[in-house]
Amino acid sequence: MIDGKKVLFSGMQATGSLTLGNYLGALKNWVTLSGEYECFYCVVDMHSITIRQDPATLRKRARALLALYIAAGLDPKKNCIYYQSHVSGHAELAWILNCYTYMGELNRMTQFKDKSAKHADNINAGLYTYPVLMAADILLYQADVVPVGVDQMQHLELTRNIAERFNKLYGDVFTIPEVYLGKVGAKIMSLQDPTRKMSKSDENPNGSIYLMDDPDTVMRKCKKAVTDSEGCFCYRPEQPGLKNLIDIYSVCTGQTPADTVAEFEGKGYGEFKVAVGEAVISVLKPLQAEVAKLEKDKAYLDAAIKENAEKAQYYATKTLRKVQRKVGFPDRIR
Ligand code: ATP
Ligand code: LTN
Repeated sequence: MIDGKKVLFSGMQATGSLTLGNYLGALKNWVTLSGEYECFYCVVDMHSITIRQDPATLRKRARALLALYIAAGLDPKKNCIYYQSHVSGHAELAWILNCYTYMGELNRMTQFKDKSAKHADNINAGLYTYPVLMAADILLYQADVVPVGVDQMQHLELTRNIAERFNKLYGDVFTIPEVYLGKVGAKIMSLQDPTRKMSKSDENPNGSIYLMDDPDTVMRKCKKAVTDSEGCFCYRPEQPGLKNLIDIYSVCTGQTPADTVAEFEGKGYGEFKVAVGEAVISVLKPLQAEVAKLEKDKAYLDAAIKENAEKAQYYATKTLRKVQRKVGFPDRIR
């Protein structure tokens, strides 16, 4: 609790360009929740280097991502928006938690298996202990709730297990975090292969709508989206392509999938795809305009980065000192 409010923590990697999946599955929920909680929204640049990055590009993307958080509606005066690498406590707590995490647990992580298959030439120890750094992110701020997409559930479960293990040994040190999943949009699928999630690292750019795509590109990708030949306007798993488009349209327009089915029943897929394109464009346009505005205001962004890093550092240090004491590190001499 901070000032009587429950704490929320979440983060995104600054790798690749953000997709509509990231926005509808994560960022949009963050904005909805931000009034209710004391929020920490982190750009997890330390996680990014588990995959080889070009330094200049990473720096640029990290800043663009931070600006995007703000553009999406997160006020940096009310939400702690910061870079993971600016708060040394993340790495320090991660090291300690590494010693309370079993290799057997990490071996089960599906993201590690997927990413090591994708980057077989660079299966580094950081990629392997990635979930421990994520646990440190969350536990450092004593987060009560963590909004993520479905794909991160396994990491959240591991975080809870590590926290419970630590608490059992040392008393109530960490708050046990709950996952928060949005009702619709928790898993937006690729437009080209609706059995796979829309991902910013997808090789096929037609599968993903990027948040910075211009309207023509968005419309083209929506029109090209894979559907089926059933001709029935139904919301069901047997028609994954259509189901995904219904999800996208529903979250963008703020209605339920049932409302969308009622609206388009009896109409052709072609007409619906155009409506999906328009709905997505109407969500992306204001977002893009806000990003452009922020990019021009260097001083505002810099001030927000500095202030929030200090705020995050303050709360992180509080937990870290407690943990260091519990595990037996000598007290600092003041
Ligand atoms: P990558 O493809 O590089 O692994 P990603 O697109 O999965 O990246 P992350 O940085 O891992 O993106 O995820 C950021 C947040 O967005 C997480 O909370 C994640 O659950 C959510 N998210 C990512 N993709 C989707 C999706 N297709 N649908 C819903 N939520 C998603
Ligand atoms: N692993 C997450 C990003 C992430 C995160 C976190 C999310 C790193 N630390 C803490 C929530 C809370 C991902 O790949 N989406």
